[in-house]
Amino acid sequence: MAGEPQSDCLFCKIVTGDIPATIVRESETTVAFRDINPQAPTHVLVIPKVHYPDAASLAAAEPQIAADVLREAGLVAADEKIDESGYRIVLNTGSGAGQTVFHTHAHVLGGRGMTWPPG
Ligand code: DGP
Repeated sequence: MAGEPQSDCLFCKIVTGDIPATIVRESETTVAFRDINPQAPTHVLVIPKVHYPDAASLAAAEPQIAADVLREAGLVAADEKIDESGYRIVLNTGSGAGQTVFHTHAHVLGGRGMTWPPG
């Protein structure tokens, strides 16, 4: 069923605690944890506890939870004190855009200067 945990999903296993992660925030609907391969001094992933492969499918099915992910991303930025200098929220969607884990996740990146366009 849509949103149900998937046995072969890495991030579903982080939600259940079957795979360890450095969790920095948790809400009723989301978990935020440090990226295993950080691309900036602060690099945190915010995920919904429900399983949807990408942000668009999450937003279509569960708009409130999609909003929760963005709210938590902002709270991570405040916790990490990158909100004043500026930070980036990235939602890679599809393998051509660099998505490698098909459970919705927002990257929160900050603590260094950012360039545009992204690579
Ligand atoms: P993306 O390329 O947008 O699908 O990002 C997936 C991110 O997930 C990537 O930056 C690395 C991170 N990642 C992959 N496996 C693990 C893991 O087991 N633990 C943690 N903390 N992060 C992971």
